[in-house]
Amino acid sequence: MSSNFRKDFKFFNEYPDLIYFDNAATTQKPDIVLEKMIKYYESENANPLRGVYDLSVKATAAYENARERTAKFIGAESASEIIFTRNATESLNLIARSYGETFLKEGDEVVLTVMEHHSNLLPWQEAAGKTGAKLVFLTPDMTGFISDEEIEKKITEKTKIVSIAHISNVLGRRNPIEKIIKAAHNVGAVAVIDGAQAVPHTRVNVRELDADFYVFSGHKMLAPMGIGVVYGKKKLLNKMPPFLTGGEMIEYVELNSATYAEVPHKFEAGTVNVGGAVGLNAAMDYLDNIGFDYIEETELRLTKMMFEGMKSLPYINIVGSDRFEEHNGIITFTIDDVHPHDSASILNEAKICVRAGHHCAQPLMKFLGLNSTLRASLYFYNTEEEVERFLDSLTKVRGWLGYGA
Ligand code: 7TS
Repeated sequence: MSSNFRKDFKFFNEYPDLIYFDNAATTQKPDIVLEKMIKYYESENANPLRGVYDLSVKATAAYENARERTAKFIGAESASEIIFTRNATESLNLIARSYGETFLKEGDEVVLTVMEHHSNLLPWQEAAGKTGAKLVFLTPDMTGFISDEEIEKKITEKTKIVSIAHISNVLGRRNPIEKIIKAAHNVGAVAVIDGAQAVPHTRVNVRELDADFYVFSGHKMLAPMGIGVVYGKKKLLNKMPPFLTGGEMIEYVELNSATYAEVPHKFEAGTVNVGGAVGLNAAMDYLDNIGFDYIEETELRLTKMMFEGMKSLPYINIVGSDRFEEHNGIITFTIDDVHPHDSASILNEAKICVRAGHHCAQPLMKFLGLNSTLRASLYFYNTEEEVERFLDSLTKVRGWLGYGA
């Protein structure tokens, strides 16, 4: 069965032959998301949260509705636990700065994994550098699997924060975050989950997970760039200082002091991204209409087809697990004798977009003994025909450069 979701995207109409397999980097935007944003700017735009006139009230409602929608989408208890940011990177910086730098002390430990995206590593390096806390890394096996023993050994009484990707952007592997969150709570630590690669593809319920913080980016789930999310438990958000200061996040200001607004506005300084929030709201509606059961089934079927096709080519090396079920639509690989950038350029000639490089996870590349790789990442709007064309093009890459099959 092939889906027909491409018809929902003017983008794909513009590029009928294009195979877009860089969905882990960003997704395309369906017409409905763009239309809702245009409608907002055409008929509801004003600076929200400050005006008393009708339009400003409308803009405020559009923004706060998106917050309610986001809370519902990820199972948060209350909309006030949702903070809008620019992206997952800013969300992680907010947590590391505001929670990490406030509450970490010398000798404390922050537990990460070696597979984190740089966005979930550098903010913690900064926080550790400023507070004297130490970073500790969960080490997976070469397939990306983190064992129970590793969790038990590294999450200890010294651990104050655990911050870990729900799904790796290189290996596609889903980490055992349920176990990790429990282990963190058993020692009184807070658990931060980087859901940038999870929320677009699978149903996430932050309350069932009992995550203390959970972050993601809108642009990887059909929404525009420039809107991201921090979910945080209210009791934690309440005791954290603001991340940025300025307009909108205050209650009362004097020349030498200020009192801050309640959460979530305390964390949203300056004019907010209403258009982005409206787009995110529409993207969530669109995803829920399709349903995550369907999305997961489709991605699994396409992953299986791609994985098995690639396995049958002896010069292709897939990074990570040997089981397609553990790739969640992300297949990182190398082609014998061919530099990933050359392969990506050749695939580009065949109108196939794949990523080449270190995928912002240089420590993982080093751990795996790799410099650079290719990555094909799927979404529900990809089709079997696209996977077939991709596999066919892969068989030609080496030939182009004068190598035999
Ligand atoms: N965390 C993970 C797991 C990611 O995959 C990414 C982006 C981020 C955080 C940062 O998201 P941003 O929206 O703030 O940039 N990952 C990728 C990628 O794999 N290729 O391009 C961006």
